Amino acid sequence: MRRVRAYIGLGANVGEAEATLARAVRTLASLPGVRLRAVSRLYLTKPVGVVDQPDFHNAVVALDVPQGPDPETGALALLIALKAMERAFGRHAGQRWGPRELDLDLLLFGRHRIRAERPIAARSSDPAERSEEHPLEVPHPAARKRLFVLAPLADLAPGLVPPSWGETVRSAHRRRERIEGPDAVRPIARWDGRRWRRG
Ligand code: PH2
Ligand code: MG
Ligand code: MG
Repeated sequence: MRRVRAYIGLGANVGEAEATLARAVRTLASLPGVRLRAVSRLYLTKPVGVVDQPDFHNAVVALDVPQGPDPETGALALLIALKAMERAFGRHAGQRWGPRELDLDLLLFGRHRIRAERPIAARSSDPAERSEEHPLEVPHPAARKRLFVLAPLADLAPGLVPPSWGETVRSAHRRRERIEGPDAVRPIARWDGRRWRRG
């Protein structure tokens, strides 16, 4: 079976965020056909977009997943699994960019550029994603501008040049760090195979 390296961004700021993200990583690792390849450090991050909400916990994982008959089909199959997980973890309909129990964003799917209409099952409970005008776009269009994505992604793949970026993850991370400042995104723990550990 052909496999693709996918990168998933994880975020939470409602409930026991750290425990939720750890459980989400273990659940991702147990999805059919999926192999967990790497888990970033865990970050405590200032909210972006809607700033009047609790700080987030964020991380990124690398997964090897079946490519499917073609990349678009494979990416949509993965996205449907991610959105089902968000619901299973208790995510409620909410404000765009607002507080969430679990957010799973498909950041990268190998070297593929994808733009596809989302099947209903591939939409989250966000108002923006529920609308038909919100296609799946890979690479994730906001990933390059968000330090809470770039910092954990740079833990796993600093030298990677995502399609259409024209620069490495490391250089995008450094630039964004100068803009957002050192306190916006702070590493707090390392993955030990089962959970994150301090120190
Ligand atoms: N997710 C958002 C909006 N704002 N801010 C941080 N720090 N982390 C997130 O994961 C996040 C956010 C929408 O998905
Ligand atoms: Mg998100
Ligand atoms: Mg999302």
